Amino acid sequence: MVRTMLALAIAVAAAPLGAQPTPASLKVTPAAQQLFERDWVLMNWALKFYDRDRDILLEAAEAHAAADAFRRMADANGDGRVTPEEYRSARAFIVARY
Ligand SMILES: [Ca+2]
Ligand SMILES: [Ca+2]
Repeated sequence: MVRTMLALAIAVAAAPLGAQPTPASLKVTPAAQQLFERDWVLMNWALKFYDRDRDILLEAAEAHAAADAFRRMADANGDGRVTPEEYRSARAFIVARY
């Protein structure tokens, strides 16, 4: 019973955030979450600015927003892709700044 209530509360809490994911974002999301799961610097940064419900977890929508922001920050030459070099600079920027 308690468990059911909790699940329900979580579902309700998540609902307002639920900007309906487009098929495209559904594809991007696992990669977005992996990006943060394999780099704690990025994860800390993402949680600080994009963990909108403050549960210390990066849900799909949050990871997607954070990955978008990181891509914009890291893509120094604006070609829409983040090279390993751009990734390293952006990571160093985050370490120094945040
Ligand atoms: Ca969260
Ligand atoms: Ca680039």
